[in-house]
Amino acid sequence: MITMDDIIKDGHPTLRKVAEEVSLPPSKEDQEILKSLLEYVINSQDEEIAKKYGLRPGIGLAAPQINVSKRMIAVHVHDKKGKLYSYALFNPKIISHSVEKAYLTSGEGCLSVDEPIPGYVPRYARITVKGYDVDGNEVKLRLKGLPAIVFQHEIDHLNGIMFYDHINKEDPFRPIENACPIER
Ligand code: K3U
Ligand code: NI
Repeated sequence: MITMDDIIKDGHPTLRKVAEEVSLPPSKEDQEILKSLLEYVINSQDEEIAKKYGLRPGIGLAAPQINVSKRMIAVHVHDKKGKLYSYALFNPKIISHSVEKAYLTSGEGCLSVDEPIPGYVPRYARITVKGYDVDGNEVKLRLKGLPAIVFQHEIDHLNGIMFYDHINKEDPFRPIENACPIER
């Protein structure tokens, strides 16, 4: 089971590496890692389990954050209508995206960053993601709203990109052109 002791912090070199593709069909070891990422996000959202093990709540997690430089992510998040998006994917890839942008009005956070970093993080408003589930079956997802933002944050981790890299350094809350605000 992943705990906060396994999550590496900003400044660790693994967070700045481009992660390796996972060979498919997946090995037992890679399947166990992928399942443990999703287990973390689900456990971290359970008040009792989170308290017992000192887990910081998260809606997504990427393998590089546990110092595994491989292309694996997990997301467990509800959209504004209450629909659950719970996915663990190998080799996720954005295969198309909107021109329109979106951003969370409350900004983004990261389990690998201890202090809040304020500012708007521009993201694509809509994306199509292709990846492979724990058994190696192809999955294609059309996403918008908060789930689209979380997938982009996690896929960034696979490319060594941190959310704050996207924040305008001179003016963190400068309005983003052609972007729709998303309230959480
Ligand atoms: O945003 C967080 C949250 C946790 C519980 C309920 C609601 C929100 C915590 S930070 C988070 O979940 C990151 C996780 C990371 F860094 F490990 F990937 C994911 C994320 C947060 C905000 C926007 C996009 C992605
Ligand atoms: Ni993060």
